[in-house]
Amino acid sequence: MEKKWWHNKVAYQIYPKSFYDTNGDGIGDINGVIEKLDYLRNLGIDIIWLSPIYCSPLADQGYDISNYYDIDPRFGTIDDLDRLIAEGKKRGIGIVMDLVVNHCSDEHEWFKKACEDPDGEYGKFFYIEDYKDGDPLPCNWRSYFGGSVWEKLPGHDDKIYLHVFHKKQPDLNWENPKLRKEVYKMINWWLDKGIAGFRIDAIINIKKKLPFSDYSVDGDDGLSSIDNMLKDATGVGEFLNELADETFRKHDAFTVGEVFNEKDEELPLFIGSHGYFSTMFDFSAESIKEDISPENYKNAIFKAHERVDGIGFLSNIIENHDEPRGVSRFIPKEDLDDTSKKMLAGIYFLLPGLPFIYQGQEIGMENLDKVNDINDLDDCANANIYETALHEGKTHAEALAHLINVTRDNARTPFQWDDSENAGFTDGRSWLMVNPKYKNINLAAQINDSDSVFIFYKELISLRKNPEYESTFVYGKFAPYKPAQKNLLAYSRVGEKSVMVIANYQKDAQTLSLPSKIKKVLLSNTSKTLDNSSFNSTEIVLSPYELLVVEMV
Ligand code: TEU
Ligand code: CA
Repeated sequence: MEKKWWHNKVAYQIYPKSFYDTNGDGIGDINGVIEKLDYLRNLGIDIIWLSPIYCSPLADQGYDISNYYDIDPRFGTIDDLDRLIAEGKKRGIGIVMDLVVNHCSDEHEWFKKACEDPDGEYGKFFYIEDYKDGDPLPCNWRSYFGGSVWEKLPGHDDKIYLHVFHKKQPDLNWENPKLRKEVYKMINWWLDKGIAGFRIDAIINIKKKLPFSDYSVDGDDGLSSIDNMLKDATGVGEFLNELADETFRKHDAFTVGEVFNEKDEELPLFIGSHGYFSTMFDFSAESIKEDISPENYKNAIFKAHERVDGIGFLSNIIENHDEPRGVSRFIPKEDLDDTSKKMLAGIYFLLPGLPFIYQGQEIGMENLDKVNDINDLDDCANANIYETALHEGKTHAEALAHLINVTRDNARTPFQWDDSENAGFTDGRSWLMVNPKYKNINLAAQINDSDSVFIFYKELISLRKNPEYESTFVYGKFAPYKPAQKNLLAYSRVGEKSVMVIANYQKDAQTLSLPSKIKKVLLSNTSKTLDNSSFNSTEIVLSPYELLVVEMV
C-alpha cells in the first residue's frame, strides 16, 4: 500500500456548539477549541474534524449552510478560525472542516435568487419542478427527517423543490456544471487557507436517480425510503472523481467520506491509493438493525475490515454527532463501567485504519437516562422519531423512552469538563441540557487518575504511536482470531511485530487458547499483570470484560 502522510494519525471530532463556551452565551465557540488545543495535544491528537461552523440558521445545527465563506457569529469569526489553524499547526494538529455540499440552507443567497427567478441561473442550482395542487408529486421519496422530499418553493404556488434532508436544506443540483464549479472554487479557497482537509457530509446523496420516479411504498405515509433510490442511482463516481481532481488531489488533502450504500466493486475507487477520498467511515456497527450483541458487533467490524483488506483505510468510530454514545449502545446497561468502556475502546482503536475519537468519548460519556419532555431535547430529527413511535402504537412515555435511546442529542450534550455548574462548559445557560451524569463523569476527575478511562485512551494513543509498534498497528496484517468463540472478540495485527488484541466481551470469565505464547503485555484494562506462569502457557483465563493487548512470541 502506498504510504500517505495521514496513515499514522489519530483524529478527534469536535462538535463546536457543545465543546467549550468562552463568552458565556451558552454556545461553544472557536475560541473554546483554541483554549483546549493543549488538552488535545496532550491526549495525542493529530487531526481535528470540526462539525460545521459556517454561517447557518442552525436548523440542522450547521449542516444547513447559508454562507460557505464565513463563520457563523455564534461560533466566532474568520480571524478566530485562522488563529485556530495557526495554533493547531504550532502543535502539529491539522484542522479538517466539514464539507456539506449535497445541500445548502434555504437562507443561502443561491436559494434566495432561485426563489426570485426559478427559471434563471440559480434556479438551475437546485431541483425545482412545476407543481399544481392535486397533481401527483414527481416522486414518493421520504426525506431523512420524515415526510416528502418535496416542498413548495417560497413565493411560488406552482413550483416545488427537492430536499432529501430537512426542508431548510434544499438539495444542490450536481448535474449542473456551473454549480459544481462554484463548489470546487469554495473548496479550494478553504484548502488555500491551510486546512488539512475535509470530512465530506452525506456525499452519496449528490447523485439522484433521474428522471424522478416512485419506488415501492415502505411505510404508512405512502412514501419510500431514500435508500431505494440510492441503490438505483449510478454515476456518483463521475462527480466524485471530478471533485477530487479539481480540489483534494491538488492539495494532497486528507478527506474522509461519510459514505453509505457503496457497492463492493466501488471500494477501490472510493478509498484505493488514488481514490476519491483518503478514507471513509466504517458505519457497519452503527448500522446494525437488531439488538446489539457481542456477536453481531464482532461480525460487523470484522467483515468491514476484511472487505477493505489490501484496498484502503477505513476510519473507525464508536460514535459521532449522529449516534447515541458508543458505550451506551455497545455495552449492556448493567455491565457498563470503566472496565467495559476501556474494552470497547481497545477493540476499535487498534483495528486497521484511522481511529477517530468523538468529543467526550475519551472520558466515557454516556447517553442521557431520561428527559421529562421532548422539549428538553433539540434535534430536528426528534419529532419524526417520536411521532413514528406513537403511530406504531407506543404510549407517550414509551415513545419518549425510545427517543432517548436513539436521539442524536445524546452525543450533543455539552462536554463534561468538571463537576461545577453546567459541567464547566459555560458560565451562561447551555443551549442544550447537560447530561446529569457529569457529577461522576468529567475530565477533571479523570485527568490525574491512572485508572481512568481518559488515561486509558491516552495510553492507547501512545501505544499506537510507540515507534516500536507503530508500523504494526498502522500497516500490520489484520486477521480475526477464533471468530466463532462466543463473546470473544480477538484479532491479530502482524507486521514487524506480532500483536494480538483480545477482549472478553461478557460479564463472566472465559478461557482462551492462544496460537503461541505471550511475549509481553502491552496494555490491559485490569490491574492484573500476567504473571510469569501465564507467559509459559498458551491457555489464558480472561476476567469479565478484560481487554489484553499482547505481543506474541
Ligand atoms: O448525516 C447524513 C446521514 O445520512 C445520516 O447519518 C443522518 O444524520 C440520519 O440519517 C438522520 O437521522 C450527515 C450529518 O452527519 C448529519 O448531522 C446531518 O444532519 C446530515 O448529514 C445532513 O447534512
Ligand atoms: Ca460562545
